[in-house]
Amino acid sequence: MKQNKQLYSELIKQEAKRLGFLSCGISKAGFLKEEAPKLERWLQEGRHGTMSWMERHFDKRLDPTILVPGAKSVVSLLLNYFPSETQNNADAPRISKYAYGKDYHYVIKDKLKALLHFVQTEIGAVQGRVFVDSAPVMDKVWAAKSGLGWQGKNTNLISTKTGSYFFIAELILDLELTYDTPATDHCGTCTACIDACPTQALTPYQIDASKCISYLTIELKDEIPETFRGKMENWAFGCDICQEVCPWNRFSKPHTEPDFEPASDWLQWTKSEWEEITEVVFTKIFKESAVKRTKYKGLKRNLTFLKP
Ligand code: B12
Ligand code: SF4
Ligand code: SF4
Repeated sequence: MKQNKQLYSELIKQEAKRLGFLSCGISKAGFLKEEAPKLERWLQEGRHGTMSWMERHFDKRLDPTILVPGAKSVVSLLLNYFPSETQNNADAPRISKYAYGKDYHYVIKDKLKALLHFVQTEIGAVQGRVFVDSAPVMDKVWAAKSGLGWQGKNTNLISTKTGSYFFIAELILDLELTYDTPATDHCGTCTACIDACPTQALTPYQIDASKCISYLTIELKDEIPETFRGKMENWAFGCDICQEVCPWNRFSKPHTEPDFEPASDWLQWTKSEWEEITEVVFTKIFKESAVKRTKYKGLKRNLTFLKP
């Protein structure tokens, strides 16, 4: 039986690699005892801002066996999105790297389904579900448990081999597998992300999401509070600062996923081209991109807020 667990785990990891995932690690499904008080405090202190969906399904978020009855294993997967080319007009409003190409939810879901299909055809009658931000699962926590990296002082999952420019997804299976050991913390005495965050959203290992530019430009539906005027560092969608300054991202290598290439030449747009963007152009260019999450109105709000 033990041999089977090991063999199945290796088969899953090999297939994940073949499908283009950066890495794959496995943990025993169960209640996240250590995370429960931390998540509760985060919510009580209102650090989720207006993201009231983070309050829902508290029990399921902390225990995949409630979310997927019979769950035995969480298979965590990373997909690289680090681009080879970035925006090349220094004064153009900035779009975060994760949103350059096709919306990752679609790209990853296809790969996850292929991996689940592989498990069901090669291993047997395994029940499971695929997750990529589609349900209350603590992606970073599971990936860290599975040895794929540690949650840094900027709260992102970081790997010594590949930095942090990757997405995280899971397969939750009712199959027992061999479990990996958690990775260790390599932040050391570094505080680069905390020092660089323009809105002071970070304290070591914790974020006040309500102050994060990513939240302000993507999740917040109301007007951006005046206290943030002049602090946005030209970000119009998301923010990459705490990853750009992280020394471990010197090890990021460009992705090889064709779907993550920008759908047009917008990396070359000038400041005025962004300011003149019409709804027709927005809809056409960002039809399949995560940028459409703000809708045209949201992007215009963000662009207007950046004006002195
Ligand atoms: C809500 C959310 C946000 C919020 C809040 C961010 C956050 N850190 O939680 C906002 C909108 C701000 C956001 C922004 C971004 N996000 Co986001 N987001 C999520 C989401 C949906 C849930 C995360 C969550 O559960 N947060 C709850 C809080 C409590 O978790 P936490 O901040 O990690 O807190 C932990 C630590 O603080 C720790 N802790 C608490 N107290 C203490 C004390 C000590 C001493 C220690 C050691 C630890 C500790 O315990 C907490 C619980 O584990 C996940 C997807 C998912 N389903 O998991 C994506 C996710 C985290 N986001 C992602 C990305 C890419 C981003 C951005 C980079 C996008 C961008 N460029 O704009 C930024 C990064 C900002 C940042 N520094 O975190 C990726 C991260 C990939 C990675 N490598 O880690 C995820 C996993 C999506 C995905 N599936 O790939 N996001
Ligand atoms: S994404 Fe930007 S605003 Fe948010 S914590 Fe990181 S540096 Fe700060
Ligand atoms: S910038 Fe430094 S402190 Fe912040 S996450 Fe990276 S290594 Fe850790």
